[in-house]
Amino acid sequence: MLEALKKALLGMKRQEVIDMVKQELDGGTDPLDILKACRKAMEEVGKKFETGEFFLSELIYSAEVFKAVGAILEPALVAVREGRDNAGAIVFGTPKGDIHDLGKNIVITMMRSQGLMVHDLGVDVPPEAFVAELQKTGAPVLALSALITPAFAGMQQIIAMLEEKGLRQKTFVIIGGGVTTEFARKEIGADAQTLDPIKAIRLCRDFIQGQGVQ
Ligand code: B12
Repeated sequence: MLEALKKALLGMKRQEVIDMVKQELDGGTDPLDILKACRKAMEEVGKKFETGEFFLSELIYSAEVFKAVGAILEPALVAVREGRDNAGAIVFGTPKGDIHDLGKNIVITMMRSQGLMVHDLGVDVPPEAFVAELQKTGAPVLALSALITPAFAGMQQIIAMLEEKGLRQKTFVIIGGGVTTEFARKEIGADAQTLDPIKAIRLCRDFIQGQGVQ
């Protein structure tokens, strides 16, 4: 059934996708598995865009369909529990040059539902804004989302600025988003990389608890 859902999303069949997501949820499918299947389909959309089979219009429309999926999944994702609640602040955003935010918004929704306080700076965020927000809030975690490779340069700049301001040691920098990899993490100099929201929550919480930050 999740295969059919992927196919419908790839086929831009909005209503079919919405109906299938609801059916899957009603049938007891793990919302994270539904999210995974939809993410895979979006990856396929991206591949077809790359090869010229799809145009920008399909990229935009698929994003609209995915937004509808996100809205249906949100309450179920919020209900996913991982460990106990724990407060802690995270500055989150998509670096300058990148305007993708569907994945970021899902991760933020899940983090907030787990008791983490997220300061969402949005998309296309200049490096200085991340640093200023970390200074203002004293947040121990910086989370960065990237879907296009040029965003890596922005991430490197942010980390360099953290070093300059003496904030690097006390800030846990986690990156995620479709184009990020372990290799990219090392190049950028971040502390962690994952595409998995649950793993991200666990990593952030471990760091926050280790710091004794509440
Ligand atoms: C939808 C989409 C768009 C939409 C975005 C709408 C929006 N509001 O976000 C629109 C149409 C605007 C768009 C525009 C463009 N796009 Co686009 N887009 C996509 C597409 C198809 C899907 C992305 C998506 O939302 N996936 C679903 C979400 C849920 O997945 P996700 O973001 O990876 O998030 C998950 C995890 O990564 C994780 N996560 C996300 N963030 C974070 C952060 C942290 C800290 C953690 C821990 C985890 C985490 O959580 C989610 C859990 O499921 C991708 C294809 C792909 N392979 O991803 C191309 C893709 C990213 N786009 C691409 C391109 C080229 C563009 C454009 C340049 C096209 C153009 N010619 O204008 C512009 C760029 C504009 C810009 N400056 O940013 C390329 C990037 C290539 C590259 N390597 O640089 C891709 C890969 C397509 C391709 N194969 O060519 N795009």
